[in-house]
Amino acid sequence: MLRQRFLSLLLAEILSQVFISTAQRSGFSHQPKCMETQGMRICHCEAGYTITLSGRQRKLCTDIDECKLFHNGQGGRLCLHECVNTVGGYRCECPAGYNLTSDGRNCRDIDECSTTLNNCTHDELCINTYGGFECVKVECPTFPDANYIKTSAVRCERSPCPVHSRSCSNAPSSISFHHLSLVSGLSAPRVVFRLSVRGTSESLRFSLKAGGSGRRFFSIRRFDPQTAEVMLTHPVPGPTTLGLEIVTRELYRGQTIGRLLTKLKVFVSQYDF
Ligand SMILES: [Ca+2]
Repeated sequence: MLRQRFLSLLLAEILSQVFISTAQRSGFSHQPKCMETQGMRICHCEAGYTITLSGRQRKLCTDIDECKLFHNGQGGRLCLHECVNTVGGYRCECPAGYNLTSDGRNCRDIDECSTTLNNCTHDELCINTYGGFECVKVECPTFPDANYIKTSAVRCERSPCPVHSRSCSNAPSSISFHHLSLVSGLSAPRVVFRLSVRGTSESLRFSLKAGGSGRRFFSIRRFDPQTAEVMLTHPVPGPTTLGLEIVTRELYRGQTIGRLLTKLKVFVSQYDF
């Protein structure tokens, strides 16, 4: 009986030594610094460790897993994206397309378009997005009986219409292209785009064309006689790309005398940052 008890104690001691040496090797735990003061033994651990008891009341300094413990503290998320527990501390990591900010916790989008990190060709526009970038080729659309000429990187103008061609004169006199980058789940409502039409004295009516993939997330409202605001009405879950078309009608004595088309492409990121 005594022999059995001795053997089990020996086994416990061996196991505790194995545990300590394994933990010490990994660095996630080690023996505390202890001192005797007035007959009391006081032990302490460095910052990032907590004192724990292992087998046979042996004290150990064990690494604190900050990622688990402080994941969602009062100051918000410990790391904006991923938290990696390390020996005596932690570090935050960001997904591809982002850099860690100087506070070590947040992620900032890399602007590939202002650097050589993009591979867009000379006839493409580089659009910076949250977590990436897009190479966009703007091409003038075709309308029945109407021809368009590209007058800038983001604009097409209608060529003069044949006499009495109603379908041509009903086609937009100009088409402009805009690109917008949003983070996933951006809170709503908020103004995300403002469209100003200058150089016309006619009264203007702004509307969103039905059927665009972004139609159910956005609405439009007048800001002043020549300006419209596009409102985000519902958060958009990313990643996704949405299309939206704004039709501006020029009115004279209640009659539509001209149309302008604004094509808006919205790039929504994968993450909410
Ligand atoms: Ca980017």
